[in-house]
Amino acid sequence: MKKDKFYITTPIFYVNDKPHIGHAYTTIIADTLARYYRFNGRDVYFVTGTDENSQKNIEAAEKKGEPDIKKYLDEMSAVWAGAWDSLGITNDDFIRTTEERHLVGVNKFFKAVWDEGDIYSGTYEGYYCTGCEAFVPAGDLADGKCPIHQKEPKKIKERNYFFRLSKYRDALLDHIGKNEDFIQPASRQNEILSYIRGFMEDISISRESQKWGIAVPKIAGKGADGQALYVWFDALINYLTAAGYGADEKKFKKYWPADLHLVGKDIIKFHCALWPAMLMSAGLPLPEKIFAHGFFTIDGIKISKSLGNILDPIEFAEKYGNDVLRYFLLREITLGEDGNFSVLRLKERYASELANGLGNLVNRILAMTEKYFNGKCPEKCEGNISPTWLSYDINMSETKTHAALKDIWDLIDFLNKFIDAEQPWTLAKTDTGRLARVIYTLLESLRHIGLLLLPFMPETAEKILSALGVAESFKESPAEKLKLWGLLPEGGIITKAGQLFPRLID
Ligand code: ME8
Repeated sequence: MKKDKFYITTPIFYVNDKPHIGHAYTTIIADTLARYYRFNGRDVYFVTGTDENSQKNIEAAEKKGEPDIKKYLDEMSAVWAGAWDSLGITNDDFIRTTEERHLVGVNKFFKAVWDEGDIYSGTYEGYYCTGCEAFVPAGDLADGKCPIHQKEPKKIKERNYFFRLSKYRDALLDHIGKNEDFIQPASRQNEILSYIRGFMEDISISRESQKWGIAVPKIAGKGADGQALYVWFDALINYLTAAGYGADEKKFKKYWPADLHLVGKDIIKFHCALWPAMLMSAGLPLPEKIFAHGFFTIDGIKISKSLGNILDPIEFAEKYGNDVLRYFLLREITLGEDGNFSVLRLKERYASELANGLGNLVNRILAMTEKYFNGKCPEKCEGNISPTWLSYDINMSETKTHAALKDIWDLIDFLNKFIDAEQPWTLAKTDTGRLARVIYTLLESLRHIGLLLLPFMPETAEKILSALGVAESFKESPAEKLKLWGLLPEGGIITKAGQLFPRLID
């Protein structure tokens, strides 16, 4: 069945600090896919947001000397929303877990799970790491510290509510077995299968001593007094509440289940085991796909505040441009694998692939049209670009954004070589008929490059399409039509694109 909607989510991020380049990475990938599916005519619903009921947010507010937690959360959430705005992210919604619509949905969801008999009360004793916002098994501690955050976790013993996660072991294994695409890439699927088979236990879903958070619904009886829901139990439900669950059933019916939850590899147990089990318990359909991208280091070193190598994506984009940041992140790191971010490498790619590869091609084609045809598009000729689209569309549908970018650059390289081989400057003297066909082919190929680039480098793509006089067409015409050859009007005015990638100063 052909689908007409595409519901895509990023994790909702903690607001204990401003976004760093890792958070921007996830959000830029999601934005690229959202733009791609929009271009292809799907009704895209792209959601990101902030995870606000977390202990580590409260600790951050305290550290900042802000006694008013709500004020702190409002300010920080605005910082995150503003960051995505300035990076040109096209999210359709921004959910905060302190919003009323979320609270309403969480209560509804809790009731559904409660009615299913999947919540019980018990005593929990364990080591809680606020960095992970999770209990760390005693056997995983290294020198008494959380191996990820290098901090001593708090020992906690309290009466909590538990979710019967282990009840869903067989159903989860069955679902993953039958739906190859459910967890991607495949390496993550193996990791999750071994967790579900060997380690997954019931999970405590409330906290006795937490001052901030969503109260455990009264339906849970007297024991609910003073208990807040465990932040992950409430946070995951954002994917439902953002789609209207509990508040706007028409919208919910339209968008749920999500087509893609995009997450980092650090949070796959929550997304690929706990979340589907929660949905099964509440009797709701599961998301189509959960894709976990890798983590990247900066110059080979883990991104960490204490090491002082936190890269601010906004500062970075101000210096190099949003499109350059997008291009580099998506080209340098194979989606799904770990990678490294290095400014040196970015400058290399900038010079060779952007300035020399794409920028040069655009300038050459537009300048030759100006010189040989007075800036008018020559007569149409036969041509074909469908092999690039075919490979590109397959790669995009398989979430292989790095490979789709390579498809575009293969075409750019081919066209630069085509110019060298055809030598239009010689044809201008010897064969003007062939010159017209070569220039038309180049102009039309450039139009396709503009379209292919739209999801990845939207500002650059618009400049290219504007220079060709067709910037409005992609907003109105269906993608299938735009992907055909020969849409540039004969005699149409071709202008300059300006310098797309100026020389970097330092
Ligand atoms: O986990 N490389 O939020 P969070 C790539 N609130 N991606 C990175 C990264 C890196 N070095 N560092 C962070 C939470 N990320 C929860 C989520 S969802 C219901 C709740 C990205 O603020 C990556 O997407 O700790 C990772 O999964 C996410 O930031 C963690 O963000």
